[in-house]
Amino acid sequence: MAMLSFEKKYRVRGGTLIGGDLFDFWVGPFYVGFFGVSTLFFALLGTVLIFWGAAIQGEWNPWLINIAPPDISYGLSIAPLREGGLWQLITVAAHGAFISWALRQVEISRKLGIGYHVPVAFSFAILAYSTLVVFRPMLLGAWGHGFPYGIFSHLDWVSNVGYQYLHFHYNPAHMLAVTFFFTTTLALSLHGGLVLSAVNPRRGNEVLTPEHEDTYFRDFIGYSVGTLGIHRLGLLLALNAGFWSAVCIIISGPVWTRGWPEWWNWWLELPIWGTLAHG
Ligand code: UQ1
Repeated sequence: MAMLSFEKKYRVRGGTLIGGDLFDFWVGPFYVGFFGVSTLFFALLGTVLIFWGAAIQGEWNPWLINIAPPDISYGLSIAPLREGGLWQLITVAAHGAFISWALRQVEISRKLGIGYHVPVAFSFAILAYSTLVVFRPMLLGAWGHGFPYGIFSHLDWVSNVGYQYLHFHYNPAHMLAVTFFFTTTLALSLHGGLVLSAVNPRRGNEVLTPEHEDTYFRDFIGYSVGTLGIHRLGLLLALNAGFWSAVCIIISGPVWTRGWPEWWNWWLELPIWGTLAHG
């Protein structure tokens, strides 16, 4: 079915989560929906608040604009606008926009009758962000533990929090997250390369079938994960990258307060070494 006639067939009312027919229409190629409007509202609100923060600080260098969270002394209370209150409002706006975006993905999936894999995947990215600016600050008892909104300032925050635990690369959940990120890029480069090698031949040559893709990997390493399998593997790897990122920061402070290298002392403290050493 050609794309245009397909779109005519699926562009019908219904499948919305709230509001019935309210905003249940398209503008050009874009589905609007209640959550399209709420995304736009929160995204614009957050952007205006960031520009307002820049204006009251007189800082217009995009690299240096910095909206900092409240001081730790404010705990989990609401801070005055100029002392972290803006950061709190921007955090609320960001959640409004991100969650609206995910729910718009849900509504589009429902209209099409496809699975919810895309919003589920996107929700892992939202979870990683919420962990940094909501869950971990709440567990530590102060919004001041959230990261600042600024290009250089958030880099400084990551560096400082890393050194607070001496060497963040010794965090076992961080190790898992990094490994999943790298494996995700390996899988996507293999998949992208393999698909293009078969379906994007030089001019005048025929497009080759998925059997060619399977056979390539069977000849190469004796195993092909399959054309459906590679997408399952990709989603699994990517979701784990986001998930373990959230875990590695949520346990830093709330669960483990010392340097991460020291965490590995459990290995040295196993009861087996004493008997070996002392015969
Ligand atoms: C693969 O086996 C496969 O199935 C044919 C793909 O689908 C197109 C792929 O993209 C890749 C990368 C593989 C190889 C992956 C593994 C884990 C053996």
